Amino acid sequence: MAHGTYATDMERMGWFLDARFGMFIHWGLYAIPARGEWVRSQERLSVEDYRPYFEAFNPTRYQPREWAKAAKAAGQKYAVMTAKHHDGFCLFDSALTDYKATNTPAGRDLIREYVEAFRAEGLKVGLYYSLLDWHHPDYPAYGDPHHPMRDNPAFRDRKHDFSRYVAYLHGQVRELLTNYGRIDIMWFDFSYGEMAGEAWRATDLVRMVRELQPHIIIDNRLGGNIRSAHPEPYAGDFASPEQIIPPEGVTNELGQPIPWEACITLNHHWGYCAADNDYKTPKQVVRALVECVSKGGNLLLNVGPNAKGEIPQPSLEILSEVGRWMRANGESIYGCGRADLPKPEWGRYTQKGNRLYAHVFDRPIGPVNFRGLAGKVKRARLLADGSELRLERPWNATEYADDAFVTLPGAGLPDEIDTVIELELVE
Ligand code: H79
Repeated sequence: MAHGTYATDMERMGWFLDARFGMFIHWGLYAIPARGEWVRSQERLSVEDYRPYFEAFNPTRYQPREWAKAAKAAGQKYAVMTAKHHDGFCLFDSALTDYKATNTPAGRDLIREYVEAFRAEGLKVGLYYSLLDWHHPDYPAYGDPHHPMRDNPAFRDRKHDFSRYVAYLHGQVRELLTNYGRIDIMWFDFSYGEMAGEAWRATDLVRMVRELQPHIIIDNRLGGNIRSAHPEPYAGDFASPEQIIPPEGVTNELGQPIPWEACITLNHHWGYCAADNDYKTPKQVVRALVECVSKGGNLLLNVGPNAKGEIPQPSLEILSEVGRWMRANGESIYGCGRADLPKPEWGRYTQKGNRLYAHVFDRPIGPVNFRGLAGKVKRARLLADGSELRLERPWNATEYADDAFVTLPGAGLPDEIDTVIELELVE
């Protein structure tokens, strides 16, 4: 059995569970102020305050094919990009608004170019769509603790018709799933308080999404309970923990594993933030990915391209180093899932059928032990170069009769990021 068993529709989810690693792309007008995608909310900017960025948006170095190549070289198998974030600005050519990339100096449908570029590189393509909309006149400011105009009584109490906004949201999702060919993931963000479920007319929305793209998979942010034994029709196909890797993976109320995808930033922002240079290391990223897979989850790793349309250099360098590790060790990630074994003290396990992958994060003093696997391992090799590792009980481990042992060559670890030992299990 590949990638473990889940309580879900495997026919639609199979590719996603095999892929395990994707690229999240947060890009929009907020790349210009370069203080993150929440700048309007955090600095209480009105639509007028924000207009200069609409008038200036001109990403002359936008080459999504380069982004797709960087993702592919990192070992990522899919991507999700912000078609519209909370600021309401659309990177796509929507017939339902003028607030879109085609009306900026960019003058093009940037989502079309993204979709075509990533598809051409053989990656699956997802679209992020914000349920919140701080630009639309019918989106209410009251009740939303994050709305940029929350402190402005005149704006807050203005006349508006929320049902018109919901029709707009449905219309834009229809456009996204009609005009760009096959879309693999629909990633809604997010529901809060009363703004959840049927407030979005979520049952209808999901019915339309599945009609337009029957194979599509949907995240769990429309406000349903994906962990319920009887989830709502809009509960979604996978859970989406944000900036956290769930301690025990994700299970439903019956205790069955369900698909999930942790979305995680490289620094501390999703949208480009010029001042934030506190990046994770390649080692942290690889280990986060291994951690996810060891618990039956995916990792959606974010990049925030700048106003010119470039992925920041530090992000590219991390992706490239992660790619080096993935080329040598990808077999321990793709199609893999949790192993039904206790967490080893030196690292993590992932598994695919009779291949058990031991991810050694910390070289133990003495041999690496595999608890409870005495007599159950046929062969062991270093995954990176295929070299044989001898399975033998060392003289100083004679009393651990239930365990299997491998002694690593040399003193340190062949790969400091994560040294993977492939164990072929007895069937
Ligand atoms: O698109 C990314 C975020 O902008 C979005 N989801 C990811 C994928 C997101 N929207 N809301 N939230 C996440 C949760 C809200 C977090 C907040 Fe804050 C904490 C809002 C105010 C305090 C984060 C930190 C945003 C501003 C400061």
